[in-house]
Amino acid sequence: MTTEAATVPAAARARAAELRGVVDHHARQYHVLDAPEITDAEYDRLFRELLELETRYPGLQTPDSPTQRVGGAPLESFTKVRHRTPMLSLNNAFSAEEVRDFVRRVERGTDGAVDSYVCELKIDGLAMSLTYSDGEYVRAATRGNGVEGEDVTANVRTIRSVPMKLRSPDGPLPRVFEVRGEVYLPKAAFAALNARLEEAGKPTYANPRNAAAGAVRQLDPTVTAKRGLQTFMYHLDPPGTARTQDEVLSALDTAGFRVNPHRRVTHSLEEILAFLDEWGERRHDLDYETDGVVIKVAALGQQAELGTISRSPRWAIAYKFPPEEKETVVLDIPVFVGRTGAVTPVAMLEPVFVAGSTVRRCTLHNEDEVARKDVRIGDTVVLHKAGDVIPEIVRVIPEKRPRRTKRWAPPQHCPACNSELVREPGEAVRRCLNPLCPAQRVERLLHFASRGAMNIEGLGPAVIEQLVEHGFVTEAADLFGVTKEQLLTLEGFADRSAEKLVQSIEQRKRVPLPRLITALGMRHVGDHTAEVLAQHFGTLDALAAATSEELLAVEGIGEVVARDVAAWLQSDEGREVLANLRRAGVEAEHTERASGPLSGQTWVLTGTLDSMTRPEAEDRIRALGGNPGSSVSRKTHTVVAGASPGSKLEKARRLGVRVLEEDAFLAALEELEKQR
Ligand code: 1X8
Repeated sequence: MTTEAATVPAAARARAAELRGVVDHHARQYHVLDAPEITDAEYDRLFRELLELETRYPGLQTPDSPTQRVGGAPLESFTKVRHRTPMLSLNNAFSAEEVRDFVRRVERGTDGAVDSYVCELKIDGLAMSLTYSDGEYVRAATRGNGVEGEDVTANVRTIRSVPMKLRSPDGPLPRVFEVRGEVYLPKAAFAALNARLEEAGKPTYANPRNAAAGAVRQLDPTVTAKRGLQTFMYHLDPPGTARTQDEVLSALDTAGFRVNPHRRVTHSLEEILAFLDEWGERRHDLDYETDGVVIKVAALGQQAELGTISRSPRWAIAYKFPPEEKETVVLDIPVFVGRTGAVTPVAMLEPVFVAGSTVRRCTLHNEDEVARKDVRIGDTVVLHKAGDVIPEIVRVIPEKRPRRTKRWAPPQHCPACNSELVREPGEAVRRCLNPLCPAQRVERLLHFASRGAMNIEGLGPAVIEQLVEHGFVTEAADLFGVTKEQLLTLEGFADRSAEKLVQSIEQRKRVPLPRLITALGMRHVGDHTAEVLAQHFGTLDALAAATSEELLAVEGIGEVVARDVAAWLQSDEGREVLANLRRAGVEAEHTERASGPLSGQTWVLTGTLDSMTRPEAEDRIRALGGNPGSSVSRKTHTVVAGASPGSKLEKARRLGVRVLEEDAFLAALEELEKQR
């Protein structure tokens, strides 16, 4: 045993431990949360790497390794609920032929001729069932297995387009009903979410559907609320006085639900096919994903007559748009140096129009990915957009490969500063470690000036590149010394524009502290972490003096972040950046921290409260000087448990954290508020 353990190299041991964590995380994302963050192939690669390490060094095998387990644990946190009637799944059609067969089957299965079909866009979201009683929202459930779903009432309550009270409560809708539809993430919200995740160094979502699933199944509704989910409703059960599907949609619309406007009542196969053709083109103009068209027999009486067969209605079909794939040629594979020095291979492409926009380049993520797909310069490749948004090379077409190509190999030296690129064991990326590298410098400055950080208007890539090239700017603080005369020597500046930029830089000398912290560009510190640090330390000087232990003691800061932030703050470069900013006159605006009886305490809410909304509860905690937290740890002072609390309550009990139920919480708030 000991000899075995002793022969395991430290790097292998560290990598195995890391892989166990990573594989566990992704297994849970996939099996439990329906929200995979990486492709199946990437997951398999990680899993196999772990398996190989454990096979090579049996001393590394642990009983809790994901290689020793099959499947994932069920999500324990949401209560199960039964749907009034099962939520059906639709049969698919992939061609006009199959749609024609559907129409034929329908006409054979009904007595009279079917005179109308309703065509609706198929939304690539998450099916959801909402229950209303006497005009009020009472419950939301995911589709689950169709018979039983999960109670996500609190999370769905945060979606603005879900009405809490109906506009016409005594309209034609039944007293108690379920309305069904899709919850989805608009493309813009998806892009913004991924940008935030990327900035924070976290894995991004592959497509809006996964991102929507992730948002709906957050244990913390406040997180759901921030994601910007939307809805389209299309089904009513029981249907009340509606006699056709188009009447159902109108009734839902009138009652205040969000109903997709792009629908059409059609009367023949030709009209149906025309709708499919039209939306096959137009779908890319929408701000959400649609992956097809649902065609339904309009008359509810005829729907009942046709019935269902093995959980799919005979009266509807989902036509799926062919996925848009285009061929193009890889012109070059340069690498891009990011602000942390990480080097990313990028495919420069023969421009090609796919899924709504022209694509000229696409990331290849890292060198392993290039090797796996064996993408070479000169190759013809199949391109699509993952989730219709992010361009991705699907595969190479080997028959079209020119002769005498070589496998792509990562450069050994930084394209910007020529220093050696280093790939640390266990890292997927190669990095330029030269802190003076001009490419990193430009990227750091771009980040500093960006919208999410200092937000300096007019300071984009073209200007920053020139400022660095001319030697006017090497680091952030230098931006505040840039003069109008210097700007006038650059391309694209005239008197007025130069003056304006100098002014807009000057105006950003005072910014809120979280922005300034974000702007520093420390690894792992995105806007959320910056907010947490600003809240806790109050000033930049206090943060700059923090040790790694002090950082670790902050609610919401883990080991990795604490270590990296401390390392940055204590490094010579970090200290110099801060000193120079101070000298340049950059200051954080004072962030008010309420002080009060709860100062220094973190209170975490779980479940729903009857007497107030979660934001109201958080405001009251804040007003007393407390910090409303989002996750439970030993540092949590109190957990407030409302109705149907989640796993946070269990965790609090396990860690011995004080738990207050709603009554006791209210009493405590009132008592403390009186004392003020
Ligand atoms: C799924 C969907 C339906 C509709 C739109 N989007 C979907 N993803 C619709 O009917 N407008 S119906 C449906 C189903 O029954 N499984």
